[in-house]
Amino acid sequence: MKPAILVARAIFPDILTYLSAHFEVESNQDDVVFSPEELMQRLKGKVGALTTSSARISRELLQQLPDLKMVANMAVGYDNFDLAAMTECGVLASNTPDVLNETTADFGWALMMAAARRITESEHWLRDGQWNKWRYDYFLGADLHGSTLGIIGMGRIGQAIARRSTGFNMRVIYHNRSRLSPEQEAYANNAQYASKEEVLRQADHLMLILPYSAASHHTIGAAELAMMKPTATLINLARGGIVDDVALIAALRDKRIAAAGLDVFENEPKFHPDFLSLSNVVLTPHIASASEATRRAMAKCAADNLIAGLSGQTPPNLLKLF
Ligand code: 8YV
Repeated sequence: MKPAILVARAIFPDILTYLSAHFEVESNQDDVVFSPEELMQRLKGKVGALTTSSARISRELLQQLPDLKMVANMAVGYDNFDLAAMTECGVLASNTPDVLNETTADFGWALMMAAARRITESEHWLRDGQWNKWRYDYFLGADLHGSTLGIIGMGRIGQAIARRSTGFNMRVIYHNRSRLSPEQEAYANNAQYASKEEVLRQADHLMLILPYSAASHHTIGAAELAMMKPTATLINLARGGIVDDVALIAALRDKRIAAAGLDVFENEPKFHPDFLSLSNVVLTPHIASASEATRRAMAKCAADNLIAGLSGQTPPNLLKLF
């Protein structure tokens, strides 16, 4: 008998076949996310699981699952894991770092450019049949070239975003838990380390790509938004919860900042309905890593971690408590 695992979200069929060589696989090939209760029921008797960031692996869940040995997240972020509880319960955890850096950085730029140059807003206008008039000041946006890019969270994705700014002749300032090495700063378009407040004050375009935790909850709230330039754009590629969405809605509505591009939301897949009434925000449904090649690489990476961890080896991307 092969060990039983659950693949909790739909995944590429060939990755399921790959996993089936090692495990008895139960999978969710629907586009519906399991409720916490259903996740718990389905995990009963399973030794492993492949999940995404929507599956909360909590202490309460683990206490009811004595057979569980490992959960592999198909995501670099793992704020859905209670890592302390997993460690105490002897449940291995892994994520999928690096394979999504470049694709996520590409998407950060797409959102930044769309927000700064009002691409979705102007497309809606065109689709609405309103292009029978013209004024010199229709859809004036903010330049990217020659501007200052502020990045909060200068990990591997942040550095890949900064790297891309060389072609736009941008200055990069960043804030991070720790300062990068001189080599990393050079790689990231000679990014300059600054306090969070300085980044907020100086950025023409602000990119948020830091991990979510209790400590980073509402890194951007009303006070931080008030420090930003009224012409600035804000891009959140990281997690909902990094930004106080209610404060952001107020700032966008009052034009205290110019625009935002959001791929993540507090309480997603639900999101604050007031975003829909704002024209100066570009909204996407958490798709920054969604290129064919990258989602495949993430799925394969998660599968390989699970195979290693459940066969007594150290998973290549084992997560540890610091
Ligand atoms: C995933 C992500 O698409 O890697 C992450 O942390 O948020 C995204 O790349 C999402 O979590 C689904 O796995």
